[in-house]
Amino acid sequence: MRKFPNIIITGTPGVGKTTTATQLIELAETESASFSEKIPLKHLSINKIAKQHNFYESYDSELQTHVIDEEKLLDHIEDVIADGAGDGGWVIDWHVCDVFPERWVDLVVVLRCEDTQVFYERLTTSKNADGESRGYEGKKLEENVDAEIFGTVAEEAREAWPEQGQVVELKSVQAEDVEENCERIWEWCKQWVKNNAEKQSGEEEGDGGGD
Ligand code: DAT
Repeated sequence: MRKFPNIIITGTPGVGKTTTATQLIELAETESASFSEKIPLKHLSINKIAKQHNFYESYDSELQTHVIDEEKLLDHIEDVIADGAGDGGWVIDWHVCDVFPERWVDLVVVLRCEDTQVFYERLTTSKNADGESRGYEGKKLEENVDAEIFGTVAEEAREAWPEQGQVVELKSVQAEDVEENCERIWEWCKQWVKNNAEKQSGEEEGDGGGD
């Protein structure tokens, strides 16, 4: 059983997944110093992994995007993330969430940018994690703006994790939202670790209690 929770930070490209994952991990590092136990969160950027290992199946020229070979991707990350594969603490950062087995993940955070103007500007002018300009246009821009308006990723997340409370939608319009979201996720992490430790010690006591 994992000691630390696995979290997915998902949402339409441009909602702030990488920004949030990075800040959350920084916060965990700083705050762990004053918390009785360190919670070592680690970033799992699926886009980076797919690029690094060339887990691409094809290229969709209309949407100007690589189609990822999900089987290869899951095979690759299974060793580090699946049940029994270490202590957990992964912060998975990807716009797709419903390909991961339900039991690999403890919390699904769907970031939402409800201000369409702000979102549009992010997709057209902002830079991605590699410092490349996003410069979305045409069908790619239209599809992503529509997906954000209709909450497509949130719907996929709720279908994949139907259990109450596993999926949370958080607003990501301004920089202060990122800060607030990271604080909330961090509080949740601490609580999870505490509950989990209690559960495990309860189970151990239960194991030894029989005659
Ligand atoms: P994603 O990983 O979801 O594709 P990102 O973290 O790369 O998104 O962010 C895209 C751009 O938007 C980047 O320039 C940072 C900015 N941004 C994201 N969320 C933000 C927020 N809540 N407030 C201000 N800027 C934000």
